[in-house]
Amino acid sequence: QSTWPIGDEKTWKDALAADEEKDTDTVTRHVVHHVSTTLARQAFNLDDAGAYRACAFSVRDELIRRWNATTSYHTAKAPKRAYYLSLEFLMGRSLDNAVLNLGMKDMVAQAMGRLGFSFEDLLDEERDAGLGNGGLGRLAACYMDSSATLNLPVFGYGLRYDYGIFKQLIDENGKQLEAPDSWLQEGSPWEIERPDIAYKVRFFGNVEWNDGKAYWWGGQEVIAKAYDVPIPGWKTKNINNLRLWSAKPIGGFDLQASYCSFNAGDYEKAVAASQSAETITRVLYPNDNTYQGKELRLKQQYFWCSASLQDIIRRFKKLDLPMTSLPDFVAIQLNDTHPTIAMPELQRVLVDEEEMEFEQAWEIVCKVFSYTNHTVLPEALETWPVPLFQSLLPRHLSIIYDINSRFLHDVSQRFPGERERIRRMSLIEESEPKRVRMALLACMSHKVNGVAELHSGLVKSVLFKDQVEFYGPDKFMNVTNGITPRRFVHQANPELSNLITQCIGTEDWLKDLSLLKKFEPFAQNPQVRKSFQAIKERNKLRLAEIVENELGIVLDPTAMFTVQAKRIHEYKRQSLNILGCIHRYLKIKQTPKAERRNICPHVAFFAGKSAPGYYIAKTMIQLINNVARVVNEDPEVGDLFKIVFIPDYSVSIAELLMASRKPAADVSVQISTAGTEASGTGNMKLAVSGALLLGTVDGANVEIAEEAGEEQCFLFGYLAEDVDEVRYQNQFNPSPIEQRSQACANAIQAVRSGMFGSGDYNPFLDTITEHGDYWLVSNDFDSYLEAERLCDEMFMKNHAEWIVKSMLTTSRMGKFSSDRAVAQYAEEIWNIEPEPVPEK
Ligand code: GPQ
Repeated sequence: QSTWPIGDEKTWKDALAADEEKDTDTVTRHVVHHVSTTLARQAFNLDDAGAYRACAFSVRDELIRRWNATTSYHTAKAPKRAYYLSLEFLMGRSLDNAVLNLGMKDMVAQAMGRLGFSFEDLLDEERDAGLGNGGLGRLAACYMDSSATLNLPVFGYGLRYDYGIFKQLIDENGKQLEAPDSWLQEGSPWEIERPDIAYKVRFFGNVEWNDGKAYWWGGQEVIAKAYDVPIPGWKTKNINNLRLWSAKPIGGFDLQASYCSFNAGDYEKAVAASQSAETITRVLYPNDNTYQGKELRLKQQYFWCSASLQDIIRRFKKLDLPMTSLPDFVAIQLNDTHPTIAMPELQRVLVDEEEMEFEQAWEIVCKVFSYTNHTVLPEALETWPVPLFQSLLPRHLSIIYDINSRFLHDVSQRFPGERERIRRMSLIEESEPKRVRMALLACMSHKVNGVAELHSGLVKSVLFKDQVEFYGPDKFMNVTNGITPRRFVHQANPELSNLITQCIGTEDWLKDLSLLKKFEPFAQNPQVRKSFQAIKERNKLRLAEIVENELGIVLDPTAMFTVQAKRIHEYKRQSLNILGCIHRYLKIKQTPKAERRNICPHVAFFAGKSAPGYYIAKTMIQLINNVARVVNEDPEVGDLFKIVFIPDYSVSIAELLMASRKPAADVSVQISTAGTEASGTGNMKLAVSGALLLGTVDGANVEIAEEAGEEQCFLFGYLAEDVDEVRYQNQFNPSPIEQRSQACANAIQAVRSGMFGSGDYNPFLDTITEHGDYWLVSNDFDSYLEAERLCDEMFMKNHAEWIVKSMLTTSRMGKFSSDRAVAQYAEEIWNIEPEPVPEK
């Protein structure tokens, strides 16, 4: 029974009730209040940026109010919770999402209108929270949105980087330049600083043994301080929490141990590190689908996992239950292997601090954790050098060795004499230096999942074949990725959203996307077809206006818009797309003028960042920009073909390109080498807004085609099961490139001839012509061109049919909601239930 702390109960209750009243008048007053107090500004000098901030602060107040209610309800009820550990949360903007979810958009827009501001303009004042690289980080953000929407007690843990993903600039030579993303410069209204929530985290130091008990001491200690980001769900009172840690120094390093003996290297490292505890959360590592192996990255990982576990255990301990009940209250999801160090960390806490038996502790650890794999590319798998581990996390290394020796003992019992298998399955790779295989450690958790059917199959049959044989198949499963329809349809494409709601007579599809199928019959309704087409055309027109204003390229809005928007990577094959563009350009130039009206006018959109150190990817960006320059300036081509590289791709640009307040694609370009794209999620965002899929049989493309019907898609290229063989031939028995594809050879030759400037494209082109074409660009080239040809033909000759296919695609994307995916995690992996905050 709680009591009122001070004053009298009625005063409190009346004030709280008054605070909850919401109408346009109160919202207007709150905004003005924030202008004059929080911003310390006055009406007469208030610009859009100030109005945005004042507006955001008043929305934040409402978020916090409901977030408090959810927190106290969940604390009192103490249900089992899931904790989503992700090094990346690519949140994008929050204002529009927050007012829509809270059901306050009209009110807030009216209030801002009265104060003389256009709410839509204010939305563009917000900076993206870019705390992620690409799909993996955006997936985490979608899952937070869906967890809140489903009222699931899910808590996110990540890092509060001072600098998110870099800002991309394109210089006059078409090259990518990087600038820091100082997104916190003006502060963020969407975080709540929690000085009351802070933990110590140790690095380096020594391990001493006493009576069979390990004692880890010395080294460097830093403070992890919490910042909370409230996560509103769609039309629910529940507000979940995303807790991000920021590193702070604790004043000098390890005073208590300063008279003890360090190893020489450790001492220097500890001194250097103490000067800069804050560097731990300074910046997001900008690699996607590659492993870099930097000490600071391992520090980030441990810092974040240690703080998160301390927080989780503190919360659990309030229940006053034995540690053996931990798996009944706590499920922890590892978003890729980045947080795998949390497993030996929990083991360390249970054994060294809670004095549990090693075996019993490890059983608990395995029950608590589960692991999502996001790639089968070998260059992306994390393996940390043992010497680095030994110096940074000596106690964890000894725990991993202990676990490994027990594990290998079991393996050798099961498979006597199979030394090669034991070598493959060891948590320690016997290389020089030895390395810790994080994915194999993560596989000791109780469930391992891939992110699309095809990918989960490869996880079982290739990546973790030995593990499936050892643990049995039940541990390994699939949860196909999803996206939130609130952000990527309702918010990004409001006109389409309204049309769907009008047609099916309810907006419930926004929280049960399977209801989209009720939109399918309207594909046969000429009136609705017209509206659907008109929306697409308006969106394309708006995108064309933006491109003209920002980049000075004039587009024909009736042309076919194709969009390939994603990180630049060899496996994603922007190479195929740009060489295809060159082929198209050469063909247009060869076509006699009179016959050119048979050509389908095209605009090819590219967007995406390259990792700053990824030379080939950066070369591809340069090539795209220079081909674009030549094509766009060629008067012979005119409106038949334009190429647009949209710089600085972000969540907000995705909303713009894919479905956006100006969603605008006709064709979704998803052309990774079969077997390499784990799932893809851009493919889902584009499809739900009615773009037709031009793609390989890879990742979630397979399921999109299955759902939409293959007649709606343009699939091409070698299948995953054939890739190894083709690759082998390319490498060891290559036929001349002209034989693999004359068209590809011609396009490459055009680049080498200098047609697109003097940039040094050879290192990139040589990967195709000289070094075994690992990604099968030449092998898939002709079938890619054929798929494009069919696509053009349909768009040109039978546009009515195109619109039907587009509507069918939208209607059949119900499966790809992140609500479905999260519900599956909750039921099949976390074993948690919805906990809606009761209405008063
Ligand atoms: N993904 Cl390993 C990333 O965005 N970054 C990574 O480092 C790794 C994977 C992506 C993956 O490439 C996509 O196919 C998935 O759709 C996405 O993760 C989410 O699962």
